[in-house]
Amino acid sequence: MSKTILITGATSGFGKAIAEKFAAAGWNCIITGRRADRLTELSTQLSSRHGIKVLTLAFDVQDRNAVTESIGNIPADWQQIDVLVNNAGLALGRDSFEKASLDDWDTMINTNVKGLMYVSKAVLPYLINQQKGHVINIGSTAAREVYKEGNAYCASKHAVDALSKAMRIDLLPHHIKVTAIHPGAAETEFSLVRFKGDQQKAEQVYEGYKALQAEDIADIIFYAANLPEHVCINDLVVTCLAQANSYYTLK
Ligand code: NDP
Ligand code: 8X3
Repeated sequence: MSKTILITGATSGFGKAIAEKFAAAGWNCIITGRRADRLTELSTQLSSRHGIKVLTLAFDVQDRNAVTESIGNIPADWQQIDVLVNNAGLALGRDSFEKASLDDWDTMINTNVKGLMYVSKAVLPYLINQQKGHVINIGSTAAREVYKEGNAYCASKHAVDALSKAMRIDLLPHHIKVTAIHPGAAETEFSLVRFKGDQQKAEQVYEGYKALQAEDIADIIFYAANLPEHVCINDLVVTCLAQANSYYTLK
C-alpha cells in the first residue's frame, strides 16, 4: 500500500522539492500552503507525472481554527499519515534588536513556532491512532547559533529545536519518530521573503559559493523517512561545503 506524507509549505523551496521527491517514489502527498494556485499547479504536475494521489489544503498555519478545521476534516481515506513535515516558515528582515519590527517578530513567531505546534496537534491524533508515524521538523543552523540581526528568527528556530526534543520524549509511548533537520543557507525563495521582495539583496546571499539546493534537503528527508522501523535520526545539521556554521562562509 502507498504511504502518505503531509508537507506544510509545499508551494516553494524545500516543501515543493520534498513533495516532488516523495511523489517520484510513489508516496501520496498532502500538500499545504497559503497560495492555492501554486498548490493546484503542483498537484496536477505530481499526479500526472507520478500517478500518485494528491490532496491540497490551503491554509495559513498562523490561523489556529483554519489549521484545526482543515486537518481535522481530511477525508477518511487520507487519515493514515506516515510522515508529517513541518516545513512552513520564514524570516522577515535582518535588523538589530532595537530596530526590528514588532509585526515581523509576530509573524515569525506565529508561523515558525505556533504554526508548527498547531499543525502537529492537528495531525497527531491520526499518528497516535496508528501508534506509529514520523514528524520531521525543519529547524535551521539558526536553531543552534544566534547571529547578528537574527534575533527573533533565531529564537523561533531555537524553539523548533526545543519542541522537537520535547515531542520526541512525549511521543515515545506512541512509537512516533521525531527528527529535526537543521539546514544552513539554501537557495530558495527564503531570502526574497526575508528581504521583502528585494531581488538584489536576496541574490547577494548566495553569491560567490554553491549554497544548498532544495533538492539536497529533500534527499536527506527521504533518507530519514525510509530508515528501518527501529531507527530514528534525532537531528541533523546540514550545510553546503562552503559554510562552516552561521558565521563562516567561504565566498
Ligand atoms: P520558501 O520561502 O521557498 O518556502 C517557504 C514555504 O513556507 C512556502 O511554501 C510558503 O507557502 C510556506 N509558508 C510561509 N508562511 C506560511 C504560513 N503563514 N502559512 C502556511 N505556509 C506558509 O523557503 P524555504 O523552502 O527555504 O523554507 C522552508 C523552511 O526551511 C522554513 O521553515 C525556513 O525557515 C527553513 N530554512 C530555510 C533555509 C534557507 O536558507 N532557505 C535554511 C534553514 C531553514 P505560502 O507562501 O504559499 O503560504
Ligand atoms: C536560514 C538560514 O542562515 O539565514 O534558516 O538563518 S540563515
